[in-house]
Amino acid sequence: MRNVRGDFPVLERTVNGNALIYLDSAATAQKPTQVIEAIARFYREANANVHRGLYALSVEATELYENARKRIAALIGARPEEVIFTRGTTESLNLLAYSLGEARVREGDEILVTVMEHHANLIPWQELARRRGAVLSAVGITPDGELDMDDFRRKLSSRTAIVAVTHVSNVLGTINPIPEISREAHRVGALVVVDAAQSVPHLLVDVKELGCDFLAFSGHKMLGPTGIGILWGRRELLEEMPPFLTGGEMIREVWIDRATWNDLPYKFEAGTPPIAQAVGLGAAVEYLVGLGMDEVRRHEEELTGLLLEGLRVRDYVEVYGPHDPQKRGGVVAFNLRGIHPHDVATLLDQEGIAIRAGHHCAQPLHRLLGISASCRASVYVYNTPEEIELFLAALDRVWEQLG
Ligand code: 7TS
Repeated sequence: MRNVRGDFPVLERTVNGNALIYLDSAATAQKPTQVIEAIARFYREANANVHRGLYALSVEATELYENARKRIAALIGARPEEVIFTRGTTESLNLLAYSLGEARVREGDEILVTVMEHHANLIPWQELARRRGAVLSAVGITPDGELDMDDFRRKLSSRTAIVAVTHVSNVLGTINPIPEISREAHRVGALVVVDAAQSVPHLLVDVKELGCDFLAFSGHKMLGPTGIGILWGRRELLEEMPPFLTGGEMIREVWIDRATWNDLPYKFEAGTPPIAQAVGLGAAVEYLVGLGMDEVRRHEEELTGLLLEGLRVRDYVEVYGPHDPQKRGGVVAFNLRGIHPHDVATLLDQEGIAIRAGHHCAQPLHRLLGISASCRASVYVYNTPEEIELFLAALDRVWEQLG
């Protein structure tokens, strides 16, 4: 992959007198000039509301907004009308839990999640189960931190209505076998919801290859702005689902006591959408496609390999998740023996190194691992092997100081 660092202005700044080493892209990614400029250009040159004005500016804004949808659809191998703009992964999954829950989940049905879910792909299903009298259960993991597929098969049954699973764990980094999960779930008539917040930014994701029914992801983790995300769903399923939010834009005809719904995707886009954010996300997709998602993946696999190897040889470190970089995304969670992760992150920050420490919105997983928190380093297109070396050397200094 070409060296992209010059595209990311924030990487030029210093933190506490040191060059910034940003290793928290799983939380949110930094933005290239191409994205920042696309958003600024929209506001400078084309700002108007979409889908309503009969004047040139609104027509242009609408075109930019819809072109972003087409780019995103092309990235994941989908049709544009199946791509719904939301506020992010969290909203996409809540939309599903309400709307799909309403259409499909009955008392006594089962919803199957996994113990490695981010709270965003857990709590909406907990609440749905509570509202409908459904039963929620969770698939476990193997000692290596992979999904326990035997446990999945044991827990999947003809009563399972929905299987909701993350594509890539934001803690273990594990890449889950979605095509296999989809095949088996469909065999018993269950629908498959994939949390792709940590996969679409980093891997080539094609919804037809995954075989799933729904896919949720966020713009801000893939070099785009905050405040925008995607829900992709199979057309026939989206057609049968009731709207989530109601109001302007999502209707066809309205009377005082009732209304009918607009076509897809607008049925699910009530109110003024995040227009500039969509344009920014379109620019981010263009940027990633320009780099080549295969190249992005190769780059991250190399960096993840260096991280894993560097952590493995330090006997004061415990690493969670699969050892093989091919089985995981660019996320590595770890702990320094006997040291609180917050202390590690604070000392690293003094050297300009940003990592995350905490439960990473995955408390059940941390409980299962027997820990309350962990440190997490995550990489993206702008990180370099030198940064990994500097991070590992800084970790040795943390251990010398606190160990
Ligand atoms: N699902 C996964 C797997 C995630 O990693 C995240 C965010 C979400 C859902 C929620 O995405 P949002 O854009 O709606 O917030 N993960 C993290 C993280 O790991 N650290 O900060 C946010």
